[in-house]
Amino acid sequence: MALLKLFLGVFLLLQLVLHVLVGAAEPQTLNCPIYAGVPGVPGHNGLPGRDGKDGRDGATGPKGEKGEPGVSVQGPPGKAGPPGLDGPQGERGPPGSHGSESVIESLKSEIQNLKAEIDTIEKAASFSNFRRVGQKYYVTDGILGNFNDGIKFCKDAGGTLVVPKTAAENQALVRVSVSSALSTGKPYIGVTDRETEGQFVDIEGKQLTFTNWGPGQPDDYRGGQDCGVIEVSGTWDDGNCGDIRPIICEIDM
Ligand SMILES: [Ca+2]
Repeated sequence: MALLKLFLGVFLLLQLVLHVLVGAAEPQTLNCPIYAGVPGVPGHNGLPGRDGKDGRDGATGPKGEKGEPGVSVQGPPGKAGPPGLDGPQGERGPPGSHGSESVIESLKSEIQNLKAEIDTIEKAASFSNFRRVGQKYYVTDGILGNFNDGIKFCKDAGGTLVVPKTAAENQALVRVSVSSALSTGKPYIGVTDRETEGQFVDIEGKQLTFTNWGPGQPDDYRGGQDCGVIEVSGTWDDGNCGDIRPIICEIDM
């Protein structure tokens, strides 16, 4: 009850204060009834608030459509790579054709020829003086003898009494004769007309294909010259078959 009295007392006091304040502003009649006021117009909206914090990540979206293919332009060539390793050894090839057999036969023939040539060279080299001309050697040890001695000596040496068959061979014979200091002795050559006077043949009776008789020769001087000799000039003469003269042989390849 006391509280209610206090509340009413405060209310009356507030009415009195308000009345004094209003009455000071403008003169009013103290006896006018008091009416409730009309509601005011709503105020304007305030300024927007500050941005809130970032929200959490959303769920993964659906897969996008496939893109367009890129432009096909070839790029520049790259650098050369390092060399590769050696490959494995290949398989053995098939046997060769018969060509290899012919090659072997050819080689055998070549070897036989070489052996024969070496044999000839060894024979020639066994003489103190020898010279090759074409496919033969002219050789001499400087021995002396008659015509028949010469035939035998040369045969035993594996050759024959020398008979030049070309101008070149004739010249080679002169060189051997001169270098052996035999030229002044007029070495024998293997031609004779002992069988038929005036018809000179080689020691096997075959016709001569080359001669180099000197002027007026063969002359069968005094009827006793049936065997050929060679001068230092290279020309041929006929002499006595029993005369002792240098012997020069030829050894064919
Ligand atoms: Ca003569």
